[in-house]
Amino acid sequence: MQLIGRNLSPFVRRTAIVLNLLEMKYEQVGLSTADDTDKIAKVNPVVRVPSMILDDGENLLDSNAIIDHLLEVGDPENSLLAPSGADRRAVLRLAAIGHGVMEKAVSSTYERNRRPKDKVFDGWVNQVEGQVQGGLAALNDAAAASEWLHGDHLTLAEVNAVVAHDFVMIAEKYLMKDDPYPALTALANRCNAMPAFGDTAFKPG
Ligand SMILES: N[C@@H](CCC(=O)N[C@@H](CS)C(=O)NCC(=O)O)C(=O)O
Repeated sequence: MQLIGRNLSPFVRRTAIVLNLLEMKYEQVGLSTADDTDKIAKVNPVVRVPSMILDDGENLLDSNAIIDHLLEVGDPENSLLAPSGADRRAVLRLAAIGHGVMEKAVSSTYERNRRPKDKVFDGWVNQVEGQVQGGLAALNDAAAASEWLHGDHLTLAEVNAVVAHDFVMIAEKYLMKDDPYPALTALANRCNAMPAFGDTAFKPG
């Protein structure tokens, strides 16, 4: 299996962590949407990452679809996501908050870095960053309430929460001044000490 994209992308990184947690073998092809547009377009006509090429050549697009497949084939015990009911809904709700933080943090990055400086709209940046902060605060509250975000073990909720936290640390570090989300930071530190998470940390260069 090939995972297309670099771990700077939170969507790629969360996919890589799920692969690691499920101990599934894969090769990562570190293409960037900024520099490798033509190569990515051959795999995904919308030119986004991640995508995943399965061993038989089938091509999956979007971290949600990829992770859905990985859980189906690689998580028979439904450890990362309960099969049904209130537990499944609760994990999906927390995972959606983490995913939403990723989307908003990426959106803020594009607004600030992909426009000429005089065309950046501060009002929009502030709104989007308020959404990032709202999501991080909710995850921090959940992290402060118990050992795991939901239930008695690590789930997709932690994967997304930790990746969202770490991406904001890279992309909007000024939002993390004075550690405003200490319980989430502690959770991130705990998870990043596990090779499944730590081995995927983005290394520039
Ligand atoms: N919903 C998608 C979002 C993927 C996404 O936005 N990836 C970014 C990289 S962080 C990307 O490809 N950006 C290029 C673009 O949208 O033009 C997922 O979960 O995979």
